[in-house]
Amino acid sequence: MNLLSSLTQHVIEKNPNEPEFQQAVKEMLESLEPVAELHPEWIDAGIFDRIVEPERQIIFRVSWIDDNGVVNVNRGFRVQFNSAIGPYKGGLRLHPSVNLSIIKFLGFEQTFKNSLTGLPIGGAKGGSDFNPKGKSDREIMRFCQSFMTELSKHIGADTDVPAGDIGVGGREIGFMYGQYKRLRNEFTGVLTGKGLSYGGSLARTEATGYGMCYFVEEMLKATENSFKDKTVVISGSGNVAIYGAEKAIQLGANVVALSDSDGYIYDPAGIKLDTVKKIKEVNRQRISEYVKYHPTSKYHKGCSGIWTIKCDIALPCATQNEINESSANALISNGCIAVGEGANMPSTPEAINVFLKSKILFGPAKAVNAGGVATSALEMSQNSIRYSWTFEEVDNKLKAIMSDIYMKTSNAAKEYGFEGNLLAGANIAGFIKVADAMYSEGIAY
Ligand code: NDP
Ligand code: 2IT
Repeated sequence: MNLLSSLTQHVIEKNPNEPEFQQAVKEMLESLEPVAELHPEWIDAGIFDRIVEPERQIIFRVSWIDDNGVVNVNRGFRVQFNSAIGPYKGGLRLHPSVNLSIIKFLGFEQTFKNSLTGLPIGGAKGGSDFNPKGKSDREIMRFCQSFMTELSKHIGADTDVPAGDIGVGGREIGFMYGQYKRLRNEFTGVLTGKGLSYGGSLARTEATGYGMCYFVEEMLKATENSFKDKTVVISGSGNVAIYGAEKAIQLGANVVALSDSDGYIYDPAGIKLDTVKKIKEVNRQRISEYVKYHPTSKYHKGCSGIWTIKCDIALPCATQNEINESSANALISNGCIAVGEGANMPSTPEAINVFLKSKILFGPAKAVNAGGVATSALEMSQNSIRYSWTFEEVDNKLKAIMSDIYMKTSNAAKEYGFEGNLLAGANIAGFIKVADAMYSEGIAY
């Protein structure tokens, strides 16, 4: 039976210029066929038709003045996708490529990822086509203040709680939080990823990368394997890549490569993370600087070459569609045994087919990178009770959440006839909770 293929077609026709959104919906609905067969009442209640349409989309002008006194105009977005199981929750991305398609795909996936965490958070995403590269701190501040001036009308600690994503880290969250507080005269947990001095949670900075490794370690454990002594390649050199590398190294792996959008570094002796943190977090420089500190390492221009490095474990942590079919084939022919998606939708559908057919361990983004938003939800909890847990307390909760997500995902895969396919398992397990809540809450939204 193909209960959902006409809906996929409808979404493609209704959203013609949104390839990333179409890709995310198509992948999801393909996994949900057996769920639709078992739940005719969800079809009758229009759950599938409703879940692919955002509850609300806000697009706004962001004008700001640069250091030369020139007026700049960017486009801001917040797509509030689904609030069935909790207040909207999801990051903000600042990158010149940002458009409605990208924010919608991210908001759609966030809904199911957030459901997998087991915590009460709905799905949303936002951002702007603003390019933070090369901007001064004051320019970043003026942009963030202008962005928040409009965004503040649509968010709130019990309504919608944004956080970071590409181009948004502690500095940007601080500027946005300050502006929200000025405008509203209230000190609430309206953003997560805040600094530790004003309500942030310990371990939130590390959470996405650490959580990714906890999930991948669970996948490896199921085949009596582990990170120990494995060669690991990680793309990106931002928040997720750096803390993913840190945890992989702590678990005994040798991380040999990192990248940015210009190229990648290869250090067979093992990447020195202190150097990377200094280059990326303190100096905000390009990853190519690394070879100046470690002359035995090599820098290569272009990012896709990173997937031709021989490795046991590949962790894409940069951006969507960064692994295509030929990169996936290169990984497999070099003996890669596991892929864990730290980024959102980093593998193209063709690459995913290669991974699933080859029967390597494949951890899908919605499950693998859910530790970031899960810890954001723990930050919300701490803000609500006006209390802070220790690093160890938060990290232990994160570990338990990632292990629970692995169990839910692999069990759902088995139950619905996709044994071993964690992509289908994550899609199904994430969907069921949201669908059940939507069904209970009635049709009118
Ligand atoms: P950062 O901005 O900290 O780092 C992004 C990294 O990816 C940079 O190295 C950047 O290189 C690279 N990158 C970005 N765009 C491209 C591109 N088009 N091509 C090649 N490389 C690119 O972001 P994060 O580490 O926070 O996010 C990385 C991924 O993880 C994203 O997909 C994000 O959605 C996802 N994610 C993030 C979470 C979080 O908590 N931060 C949680 C869950 C998922 P350059 O400097 O050259 O742009
Ligand atoms: O994609 C993601 O899950 C994030 N960027 C983190 C979102 C959050 O609210 O912490």
